[in-house]
Amino acid sequence: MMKKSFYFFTLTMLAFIACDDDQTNRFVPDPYDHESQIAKDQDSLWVYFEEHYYNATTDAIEFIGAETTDVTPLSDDQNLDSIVGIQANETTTDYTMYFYKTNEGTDPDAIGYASTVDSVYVNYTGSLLNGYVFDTRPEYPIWFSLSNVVQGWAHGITKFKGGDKTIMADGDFYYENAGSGFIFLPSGLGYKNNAQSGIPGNSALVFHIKVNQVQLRDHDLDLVPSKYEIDFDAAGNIELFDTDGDGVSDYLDRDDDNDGALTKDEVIAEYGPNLPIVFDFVDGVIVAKGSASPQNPNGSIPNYKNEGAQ
Ligand SMILES: [Ca+2]
Ligand SMILES: [Ca+2]
Ligand SMILES: [Ca+2]
Repeated sequence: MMKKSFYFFTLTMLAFIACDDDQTNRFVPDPYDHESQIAKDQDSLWVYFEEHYYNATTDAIEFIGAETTDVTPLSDDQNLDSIVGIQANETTTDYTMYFYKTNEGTDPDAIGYASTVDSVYVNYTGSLLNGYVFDTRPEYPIWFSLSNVVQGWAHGITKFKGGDKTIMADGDFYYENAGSGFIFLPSGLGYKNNAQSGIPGNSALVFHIKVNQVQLRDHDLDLVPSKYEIDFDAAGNIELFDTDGDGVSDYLDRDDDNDGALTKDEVIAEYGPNLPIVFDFVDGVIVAKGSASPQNPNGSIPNYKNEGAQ
């Protein structure tokens, strides 16, 4: 139990320092040479991919021993995918991490993928490249805000969708068909050069994860999920919008277009009172799902982002 609570602390606290861009400048310059560590981690990850394969029978990644035949190393496995272009640690070289999806997740509520600021209800097992398991939570899931975990977690988890939740007569519940697989983090997207309990500094990490449920966060409670008020590039890097240019980013601004009407009220007036309103991107513009926004004089721009309409 001690180990778990300590792990939780380190996972959340160190990640908080690592991944919150707004906080970075408050800390003294980090003297560690993160730049040169990137290539070292890529090398060790790639050796790991060459020496291991995914065993579908055991749902585990296993070492390719001398007697192991007819298996495809991860390095040749079409299912091994990467996320390139992740920005971290103020390096000039962007980071690459990897993921291996074994189940997409049924996403029954059509929430889609989490963004790097959302919350997920996960099971996980974390290990080093040598197979040492430093923490595991296989049975009882836990909620994590992806804003508060090591950065590679946040980016990797966004490739998986939630599963089907069944609530039993006694109120207990379980999940099936959850998005699951593995994420592989270079140390710079994990705990970097900071050693943790069971984790030497500069360790690349492997997590077996199961995303049972995705919860979209709405930081400013304006009914528009933060996922749709922040611009994410393909790598999951965050770029903030400020529609009205008042210095408050859209995801924290309760009146995005500064027209005096709260975003929440404009959203309800435009899209109706049936909550939650489910948003989507169509041709790069946010719209409410199933709504043609007929009363909107500016076509597909929602009223809450259009100071000429309420
Ligand atoms: Ca919002
Ligand atoms: Ca604003
Ligand atoms: Ca407004």
